[in-house]
Amino acid sequence: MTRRCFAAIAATLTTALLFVGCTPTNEAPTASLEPTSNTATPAEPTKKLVIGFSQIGAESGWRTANTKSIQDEAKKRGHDLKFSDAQGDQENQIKAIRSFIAQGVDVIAFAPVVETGWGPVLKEAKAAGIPVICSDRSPTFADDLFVTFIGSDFVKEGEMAAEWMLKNVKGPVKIAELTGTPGSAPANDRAAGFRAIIKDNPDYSIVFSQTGEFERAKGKAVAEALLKGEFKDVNVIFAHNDDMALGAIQAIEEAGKVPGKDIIIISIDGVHDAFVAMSEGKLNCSVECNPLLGPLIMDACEKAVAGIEQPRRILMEDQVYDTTNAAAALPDRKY
Ligand code: GZL
Repeated sequence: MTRRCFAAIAATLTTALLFVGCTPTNEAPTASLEPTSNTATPAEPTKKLVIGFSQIGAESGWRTANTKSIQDEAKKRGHDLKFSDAQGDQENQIKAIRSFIAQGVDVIAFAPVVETGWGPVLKEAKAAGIPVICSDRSPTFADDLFVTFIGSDFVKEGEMAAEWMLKNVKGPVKIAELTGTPGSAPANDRAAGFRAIIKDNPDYSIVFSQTGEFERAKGKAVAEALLKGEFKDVNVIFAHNDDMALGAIQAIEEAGKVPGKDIIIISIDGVHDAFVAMSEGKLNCSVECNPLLGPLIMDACEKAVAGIEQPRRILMEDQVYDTTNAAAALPDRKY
């Protein structure tokens, strides 16, 4: 083979290799169901970062799994994670972010408990030159104040829940809604998505809506009041998360009714206890909302510090589970 011919083949191969695995930065990749560090990481070995993380709290099984994923991945990569649990209080989150700024951390990540009220503190982080990553939820009116959002499409989850209901529950149907934390992105968007699907169908109406703050005990208390009140004859409970649905299941059983049969229950998250309840026929449907964000959040923190451009939103893929497929999926569930 002549030298020129060999050189031409070598050049072609080199060029081809340069384009393997490069995702155009202008596309928001949909993350895999089981996120790995499968997004491109900075070429040079990542330096050990000091990361300030403000977590909402420990209100649900979802949150617990989310926290574990983030802490485990930071440890695996050798980053110094300064973790703050806000116990559901926005002021605590703002104080934590200010403390991270004062400490001069390399990057800040946080899950905003509600959508508004973040402008001042995020402007302080920007002025300090500290990039901010949004985990799980994002603020509104602050688009230029954070680098990227990693989480699920809550409007789509609400739509998926309603679409499952239209397909599996014959009308006329009276619906009771257990809502998440007032003002939070998942509560606002899941409610909007669900309503968008049923708005033109008079056979499906929401007759009751009350918050259970994403908590099991509060979900049970709201359901107890529902079953004693004017709307005790609802056909469906739509809960914004599994923990409230599981609380409602307890209340329905204690009222002498059969959950999953006397009242159809639809929720969101896909946590382990929901899969058990679906395999027992007590919960009819749960739309998955993958909390295992740790690898993607660490990727985003490393890229932000390295100045590598990122998509504005990195979305998780969510699937619908119900009594027909939950038992088979249960052994392989990761949270
Ligand atoms: C959703 C997350 C919600 C979960 C709840 O991404 O923000 O908060 O649905 C959790 O279980 O409390």
